[in-house]
Amino acid sequence: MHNFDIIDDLEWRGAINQQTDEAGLKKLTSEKAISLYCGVDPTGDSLHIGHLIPFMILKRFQEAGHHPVIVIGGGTGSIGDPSGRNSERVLQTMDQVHHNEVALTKMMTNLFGTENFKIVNNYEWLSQISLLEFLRDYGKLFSVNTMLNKEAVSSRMEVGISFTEFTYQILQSIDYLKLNQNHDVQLQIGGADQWGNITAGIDLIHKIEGSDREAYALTIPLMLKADGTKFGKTAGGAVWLDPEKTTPYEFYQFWINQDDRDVVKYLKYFTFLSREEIEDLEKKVETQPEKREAQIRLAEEVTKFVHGADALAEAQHITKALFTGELKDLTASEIEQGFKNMPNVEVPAATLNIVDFLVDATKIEPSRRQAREDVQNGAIYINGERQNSLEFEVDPKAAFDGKFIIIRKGKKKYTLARVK
Ligand code: 485
Repeated sequence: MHNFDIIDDLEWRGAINQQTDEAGLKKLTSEKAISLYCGVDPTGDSLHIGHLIPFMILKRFQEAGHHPVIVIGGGTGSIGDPSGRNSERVLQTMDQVHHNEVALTKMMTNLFGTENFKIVNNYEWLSQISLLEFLRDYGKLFSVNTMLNKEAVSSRMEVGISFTEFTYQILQSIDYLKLNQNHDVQLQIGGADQWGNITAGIDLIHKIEGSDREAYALTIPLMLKADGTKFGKTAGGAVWLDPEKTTPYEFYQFWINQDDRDVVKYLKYFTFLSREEIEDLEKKVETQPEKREAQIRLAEEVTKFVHGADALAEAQHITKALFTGELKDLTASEIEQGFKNMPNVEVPAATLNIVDFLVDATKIEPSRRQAREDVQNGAIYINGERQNSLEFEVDPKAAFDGKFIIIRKGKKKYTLARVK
């Protein structure tokens, strides 16, 4: 690519926290296509949007012609990284580790494809090292004094840290060494909490391969929100990339709801929009914030990247239907998604008078008097249509897909009734 400097681009995006040698890395990446890696431990069975931050950077390297590698930590995940945590972890069973590895590998393949991208599991080599080999070939090259000074360890001096977790930095260092030796990996990236582990790896490479061996570190800042709350969390918990855990509609809504003060930063981190497009959206945030163009664009781009164009179209369709109240052509899957976090009730498969339906079957109305008043005032919609006659019969056969009746009270208080 002409005139495109990946490091300058990352700097403009605000995506660089620390680097070991900025000039050296800039020179290297401008001269040739390099291999770089980021590791993830299988501590859960889904990725969340926190993982997306380093992954987007790997992807930018991939698009610029470099060769990204992800290490899935089947070995390290069975130990547990103390970085960024203030207490000892509970060991996972090997079965759990394996189950999570499979789930994460599938998700990462979805994001990166198989072209010019590799996933390797560090269980492959870490499980083959014998205790004596570990102590003689690697342990001897690590100074306990230096290890104690790493933030992940020093911050645990009060509460304590097991020998197991203390050893973690050696394992991640062995990974970087192996990848550097066998796959020509010259850069490791990770979140700010990974600085200590990554630089430990560089020290090991220099001790074994000589101090002029090229190996770099680049970390990404901790994502902070303008309102001081934790990034990536909603009332419902983490925002997952697994559509079974966080539906594409919820995912889309998460991005739509971002604060004006954060949205430009997120466009820079989470989209492949050009500098011009982002600067243009930035102006729109200043001049026409009520239009929320930047948030809409952000939600479109990230949802499409993670879940694909069809899932994005569904999310947009649901959003529009719930906003306008025109529900007629929602599909069953769209209804499941759109109403996941709204009141859901079960109703019998019998035709019921609207008042009985609202009071007895769904408990939407507290009393018959209130139900009659709301119906007559035109505040009640069944399947998107206003029903203001007290004679109206709710017929489950008219339900969506024979399964769902959507009730709306007032402007946007929705309830989903599932026909038994
Ligand atoms: O060779 C390696 C083996 C494992 C790891 C890295 C290199 C994983 C790493 N130690 C770790 O714990 N990473 C976290 C994880 O797996 O959830 C997070 C980091 C975060 C970011 C993200 O992984 O806390 O900063 O790097 C990708």
